[in-house]
Amino acid sequence: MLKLHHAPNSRAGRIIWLLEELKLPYNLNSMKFHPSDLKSDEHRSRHPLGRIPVLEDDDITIYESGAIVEYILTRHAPGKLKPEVNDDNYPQYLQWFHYCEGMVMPPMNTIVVHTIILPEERRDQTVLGQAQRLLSKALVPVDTTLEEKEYLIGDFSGADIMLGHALYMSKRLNCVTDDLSNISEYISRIEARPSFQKAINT
Ligand SMILES: N[C@@H](CCC(=O)N[C@@H](CS)C(=O)NCC(=O)O)C(=O)O
Repeated sequence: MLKLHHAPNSRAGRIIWLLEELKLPYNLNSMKFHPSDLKSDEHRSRHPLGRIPVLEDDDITIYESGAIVEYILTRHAPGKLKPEVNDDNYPQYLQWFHYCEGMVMPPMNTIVVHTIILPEERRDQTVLGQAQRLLSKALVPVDTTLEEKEYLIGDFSGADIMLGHALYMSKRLNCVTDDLSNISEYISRIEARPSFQKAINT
């Protein structure tokens, strides 16, 4: 049975969302989003940096949310939520899937550090401003692609699990401005999915 190591309000929600969409059975190890759990020897034996998500599948342990999504789709749900390699949508699937951790999450991480994590006296407004501008620019092509599509490649796919979750988090950080109306409507569509609700409320 698959086992997911998880903490609330984190990227681990992507994996719950995926497992729920696929109706795959899994066990959950719910941890606190706190060093006492994440940096424990026990959790560092699963992930050397003490991060989440981590997935166990019998004797396999794998981390990195994108790798976990691909692992689950290819090993446990072949043919689902991912176009075939020769499908016209395959390149776009790869692009938006990787745009998440490659382009959206780096500035978002900086924003979280300089608005939430650091004590006020150590927050840097210049660094924060740069990250906010970078994120705003990174969201524009996503908004454009969603102009005529319900989901990133048309049909709902693993790319939505990755980038959709990151966009939802961006909105919660007030980084989705009113001019990005296609993204806002897309986030509403995602929020209407019961599996997404289960993921963000776990
Ligand atoms: N690129 C990694 C990022 C993993 C990561 O940084 N996860 C955060 C939660 S969203 C974490 O574990 N933070 C705890 C910490 O930094 O101590 C992935 O996509 O899985």
